[in-house]
Amino acid sequence: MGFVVQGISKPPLLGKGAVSSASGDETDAVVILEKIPFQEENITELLKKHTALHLQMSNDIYSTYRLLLPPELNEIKTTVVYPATEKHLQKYLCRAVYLIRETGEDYKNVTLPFIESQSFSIQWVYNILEKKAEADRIIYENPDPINGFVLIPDFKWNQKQLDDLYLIAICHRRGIKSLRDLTDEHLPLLRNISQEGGEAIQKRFGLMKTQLRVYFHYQPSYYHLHVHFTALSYDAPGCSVERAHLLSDVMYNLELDSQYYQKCPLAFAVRADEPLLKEFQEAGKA
Ligand code: G7M
Repeated sequence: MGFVVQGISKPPLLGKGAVSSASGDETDAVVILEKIPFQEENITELLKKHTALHLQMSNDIYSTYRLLLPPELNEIKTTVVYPATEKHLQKYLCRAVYLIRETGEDYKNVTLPFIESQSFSIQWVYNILEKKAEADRIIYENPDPINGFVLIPDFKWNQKQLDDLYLIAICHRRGIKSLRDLTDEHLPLLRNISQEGGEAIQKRFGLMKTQLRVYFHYQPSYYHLHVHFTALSYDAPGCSVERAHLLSDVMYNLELDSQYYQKCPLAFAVRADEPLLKEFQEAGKA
């Protein structure tokens, strides 16, 4: 039985425990606690309204304090996955990480059979596409079943400030698992996401295309093609070089060579406890 608490402060805060349901059974849950960015208009209020200010150290013109805030200025965004599967618990627990360099052959021989053997549900994706969940949050939709997509705020973003703007574009077409499946056949879809997604964000949130980081994750957590849109100024989790692939680069590579992503090596990080690492080790590739 597990209960994971993760803060996005570095290093992450972790705790383990169990949650009791109304029936008294203990059920696994993941609770993610995130301190949200400051809102500029609150800064004056925040400095005036603090409940206590404790000096920690002072040296010449430098000093540091512990500033304690009233609850309304001290909000913590809380995401709950309940009931959580063992895979959810593992995903959020902190472990040593290793870099894998996956060739096209490795993908076919190791990664793909592994993905196909897994049953990690993408029901939440289908719920969004079918308007069974989050329908009121949709920012933009191109309803074309082949080249269309839904643009929606990522659930990591509370939409209160643009500093950590985070949306995802989820394609309508099913069966495109990840970057690895893309060929030039998908360029019209990718162009739509790039063009229409960017325009919709500019219209709704006022951020220009040049202020956005638009990318895929490889490996993704969910194997249904989606694109991340984050504010360029935001150091979003998962935007590091071993995971993020800019949509513009991907389109360019596919224009050069339709089979680019079936052939090229792709690096990604895996945690020590992830079964994919074991698969690569057993294949003598890690
Ligand atoms: O590329 P990757 O699979 O790693 O990213 C999936 C993205 O989907 C992450 O940024 C998640 O925060 C986001 N996400 C995951 N779930 C389960 C949901 C959800 O239920 N709703 C929304 N809006 N975003 C989600």
